[in-house]
Amino acid sequence: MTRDHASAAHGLTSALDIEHVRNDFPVLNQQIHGKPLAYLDNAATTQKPHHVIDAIKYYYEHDNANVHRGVHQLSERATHAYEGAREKVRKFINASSTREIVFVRGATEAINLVAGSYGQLTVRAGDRIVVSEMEHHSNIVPWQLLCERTGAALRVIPMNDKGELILDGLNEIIDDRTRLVAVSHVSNSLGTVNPVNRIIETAHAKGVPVLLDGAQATAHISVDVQALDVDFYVFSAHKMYGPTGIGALYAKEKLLRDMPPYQGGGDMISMVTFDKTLYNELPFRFEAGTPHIAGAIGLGAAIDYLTSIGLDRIARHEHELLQYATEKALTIPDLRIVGTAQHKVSILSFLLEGIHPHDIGTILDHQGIAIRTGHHCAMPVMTHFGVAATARASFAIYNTYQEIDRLFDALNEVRKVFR
Ligand code: 7TS
Repeated sequence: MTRDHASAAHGLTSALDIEHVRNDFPVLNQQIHGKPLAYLDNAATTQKPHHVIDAIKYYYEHDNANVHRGVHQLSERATHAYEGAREKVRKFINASSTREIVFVRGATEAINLVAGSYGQLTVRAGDRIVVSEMEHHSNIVPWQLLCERTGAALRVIPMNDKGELILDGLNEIIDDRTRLVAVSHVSNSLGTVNPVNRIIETAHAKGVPVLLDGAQATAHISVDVQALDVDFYVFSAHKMYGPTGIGALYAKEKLLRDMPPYQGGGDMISMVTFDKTLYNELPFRFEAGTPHIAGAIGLGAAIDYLTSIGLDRIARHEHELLQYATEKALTIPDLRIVGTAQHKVSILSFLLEGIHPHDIGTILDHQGIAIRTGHHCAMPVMTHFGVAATARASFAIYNTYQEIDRLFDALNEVRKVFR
C-alpha cells in the first residue's frame, strides 16, 4: 500500500480528526534538526494538550492556595478543584468511592505505598509476592525491598517468546504463602495486554489480592476496577496526557481501611499529641503533606480530554497505527520484532540485526523522529530475549501514518549506513 492510500484509508476508518487532535498539542508543532517532530516515545511520556496546560495555568492564576485548611475563598476553590479531580479519577476507573482514590506521584510511588503499607501489614518471613517476567522495575524493586525487610521471596510468572504470560502453572505459583500478585496490565517493553481477568480470578480463588500496574493501560484501554474486581490499581498521569509528578492509587476501601500510614505529616492526621496521634479518614490518611494540587487538576483535565475523544476511538486509531507499523516491520528482513503477543497495544519494540538500538535512536533523532532505546526499565524482559536493549516506537492519539512511513524510511536509511 502506498503512503497516500494507507493514510486515506486509515484516516477514514479511525474516525478521528487527527489534524484537529494534533492542534491540541502545541509541542508537536516544531522542527527537530530541521525536520518536523515525529514523537513516537509515548510509552515514556505523552505530550500535553492545551486543555491540560490551560487547566494548570488557570489554577495558578486564579485559585492557588493550600487545600483542606483555609476558610478563605481561594483555599475553598483549590480544595474544590483538587477534590473535583479525585472524583474525575473515581469515575474514570469506576471506583465505588473517592475514599478509594489516593493521589500519589505516579505508578512508582503507588506501588511503593502498597509494598510499604500493605506489605508491612501482611507480609512475614517465608511469604511470597508473585510478579511476572515482563514487569517494569517499578513493579519488581519495591517488592524486593519488602522481601529484604521481611524475609519473604518473589515468585515469577514466566512468559513465552511472543511475550505472553504462561498461566498454565499459575495455580502452583500462587500458593498458601502468597500474600499478593502484582502484574502489569500492559507491558511497557512489549505492548502485551495481559489476561488480567484470568489472573485475578485465579488469585481470588485462593484468597490472594491482586495489584495491577496500569501505567501503560489507562491511555489505551478503558478500565473498570469494579468489573475487574481488582484490589489495587495504579497509574501515572503523564502517560495519559496529564502532567508529571501525579498519579493515583486505587485500593478497595476494605483493604485501605486496615493499612498503616505510608508517610507521616500534615493532612494525614485528625489529632496529634506527643503521646498519641489519630489518623485522618480515607483517603487523606495516605496523603501526607501539601499535595500536588495543580498536578491533580491537570490529571482531571487529562481525563476530561480522553473521555471527550473517547477511549474506544483512541484504541481503534492506535490499533490501526500499530497494525500498519507491524506490517511494515514484517517486510524488513533483518528486523526482529520483540513482543508479538496476540493482544497488544501501541508499542513496537524491535531490533535491526547487527545495529545497536542506540545508533538507531540517534540517527532517527536527526530525522526528527523520537523513539526510546534501551532496556526500558525491564531488564528481565531483555534477559529473556537475550538482548541488552531494543528500539521502541510507541503510539498515541496524535500519531499519523505519515509518521510511521517516516520511521520506516529512516530505518531503511539506518540499514544502508550500516551495511
Ligand atoms: N509501570 C510501567 C508498566 C511503566 O511503563 C512505567 C514507566 C512505570 C510503571 C513507572 O511509571 P512512573 O510514572 O512512576 O515513572 N515506563 C516508562 C517507559 O516505558 N519509558 O519510560 C518510562
